[in-house]
Amino acid sequence: MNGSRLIDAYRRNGVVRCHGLLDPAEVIELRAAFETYQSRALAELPEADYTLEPDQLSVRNFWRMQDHDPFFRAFAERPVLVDLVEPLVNGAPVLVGVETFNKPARVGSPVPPHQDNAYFCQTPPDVLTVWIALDPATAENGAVEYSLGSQHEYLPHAASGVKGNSFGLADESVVDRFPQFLGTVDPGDALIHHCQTIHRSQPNRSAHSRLSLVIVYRGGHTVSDQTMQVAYQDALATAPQNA
Ligand SMILES: O=C(O)CCC(=O)C(=O)O
Repeated sequence: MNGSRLIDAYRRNGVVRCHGLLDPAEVIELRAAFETYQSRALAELPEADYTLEPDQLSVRNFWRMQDHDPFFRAFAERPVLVDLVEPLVNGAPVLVGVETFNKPARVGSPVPPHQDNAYFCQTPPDVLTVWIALDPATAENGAVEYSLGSQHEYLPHAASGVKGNSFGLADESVVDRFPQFLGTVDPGDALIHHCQTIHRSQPNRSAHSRLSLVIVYRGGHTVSDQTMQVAYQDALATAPQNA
């Protein structure tokens, strides 16, 4: 997809799929960095910077990876990524965070329908996520599902009770108002979604892991919204740890 078609599709749908954002060598490099991170992380990381699946063994998410490993900060600052997102965040991109959604085989837990700005609390909502596949993401292993065109309105959220995703839509039935798009992808492909695009994913009951690296950027002009932050802190207070 060329630049202007990508921008138009992003503005219209709130999500775009980019095939082949990374070449096979870059996927190998990223996976190797992830394996190294994972092998030392649990012993070294603060507990707030990862979330385990309910089996208490498998990692569900790593958070704030850019603060713990210079590889991931440098990766997120590569010009190919920054230049790609700049027109979409309407300003100079600022890195917010590097994370993973590991969705491990058989035990990967669901992600309830939500808009990311319930967590980010930024105004104007010029914030997005580049979701990069390191495994194939399929209907069977919990590819992310997006509500097309849902980015135009911020909707009420409430505590979800899901560890790792403390906030979900207060009324999940609003998802039915929008056409759904299942983001099936291959390793090296990416999905870019606006911070108000509703998205969710099913549990992974399959034998295949669905690992993704997630990079969040905001436009340099966005600021924190106090009202949204209070709502987020209230939800966190009733949520399980590391949500
Ligand atoms: O990977 C998933 O299943 C969910 C990802 C997500 O919620 C996000 O990237 O904001």
